[in-house]
Amino acid sequence: MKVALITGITGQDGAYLAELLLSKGYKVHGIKRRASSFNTQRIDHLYQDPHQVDPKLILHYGDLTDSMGITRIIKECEPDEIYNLGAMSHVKVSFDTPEYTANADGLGILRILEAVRLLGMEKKTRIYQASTSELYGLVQEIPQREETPFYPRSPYAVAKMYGFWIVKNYREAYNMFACNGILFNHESPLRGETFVTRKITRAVARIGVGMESVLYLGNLDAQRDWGHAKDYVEAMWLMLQVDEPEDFVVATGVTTSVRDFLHLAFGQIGFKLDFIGKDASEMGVLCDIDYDIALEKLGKTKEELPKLGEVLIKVDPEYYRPTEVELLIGSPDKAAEKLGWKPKYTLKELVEDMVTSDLQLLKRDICLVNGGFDITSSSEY
Ligand code: NDP
Ligand code: GDR
Repeated sequence: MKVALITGITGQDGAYLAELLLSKGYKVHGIKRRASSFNTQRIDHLYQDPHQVDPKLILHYGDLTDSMGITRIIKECEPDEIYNLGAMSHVKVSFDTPEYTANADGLGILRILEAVRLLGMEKKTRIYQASTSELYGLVQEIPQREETPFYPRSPYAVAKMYGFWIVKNYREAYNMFACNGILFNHESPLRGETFVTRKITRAVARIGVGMESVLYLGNLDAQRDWGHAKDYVEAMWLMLQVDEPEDFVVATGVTTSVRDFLHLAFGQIGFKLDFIGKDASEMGVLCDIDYDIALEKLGKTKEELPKLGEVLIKVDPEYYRPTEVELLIGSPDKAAEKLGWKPKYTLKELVEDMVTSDLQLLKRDICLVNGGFDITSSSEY
């Protein structure tokens, strides 16, 4: 039985990857951070009582900023594969916490590489590093490929740049099986609520049922190559199954603006938007409703829906980044050729999956509200 260790197992990708590896018969160890409240919601369905005989999912307390702890955990579980997914992963927040981000996102992988080397496990353990399309930053070439030069535009991207190169260096210096997945944006119903796609799909549900009236966003012109996280964790696993360690871009090859993502997401509930104004004074106005779709999806009467002409989207420059990444579009050619990887989800299917899930979660929230509980939402970042 293969043994895997996942850092960041409580995050979006960690949850899908744990599910995938368990389905392949792995024993999965995960590192979770101690928090003052529960932070394992995304993997609770995979939980196994540690008192049972030979549990297949085992969680350890740890943190990527703590070398001793990381080394101890690797020594204890002797993994065949390590997936380093743990990171302070929010680009905008990295401008507020640059030093911490450098420590966790940059030095975290160094601690793992050194631990594996010091424990003499470099022949046994294969390592995956969660690198990112944010490395490309300021556009140098379209579509972005493995050879495209990097130009990081945030403390997050600069930290990940160190991670990228230290992986490559340890591979070359010590012949370790360590590789970078340069993953473009990938989303899902498990996406953190403050990333733009999930912020939008949650707002679609809340505005649709009348719990909120306006969604505040930042740069609507940014373009991203969005895929489904379920597809992308497959690529991570494939990268560790080939004979030689290499770095791979994982992307769909299609790019879409935030504004067009809004059209797609509101379209799921039959709402059509018209955008008027420019830059910080741009607004998204409800210009039409397909009532067949809206009434079926939202379970409301016509009178309960927002009125045509109402403003549903406003721009708040607070959400702008000091330096922005305007355009990302990746070439998945190498991953297709050498890993046989191809995304299964289209963007439309991804959006449908996310809006459907957020509508279901909202129905649960509405039951709570009706039961007297206060459900507040945060649209930070
Ligand atoms: P999430 O933000 O959903 O999850 C991040 C995980 O890292 C969480 O489990 C978090 O724990 C954990 N974590 C944060 N800081 C530390 C730390 N100091 N020590 C240990 N664990 C820590 O990210 P995703 O799942 O979306 O992304 C996974 C990885 O892939 C990240 O490294 C991200 O930077 C990278 N990436 C993501 C892309 C995407 O589009 N999703 C694209 C390219 C790269 P907690 O739950 O306690 O906060
Ligand atoms: P990104 O994802 O920065 O690409 O990083 P995010 O969803 O945060 O932003 C995408 C684009 O949308 C614009 N935007 C907004 N973003 C947020 N979060 N909130 C808003 O209100 C908003 N309005 C507009 C942003 O300016 C940006 O251009 C994600 C993370 O998962 C990283 O960890 C990962 O490395 C990269 O994807 C690839």
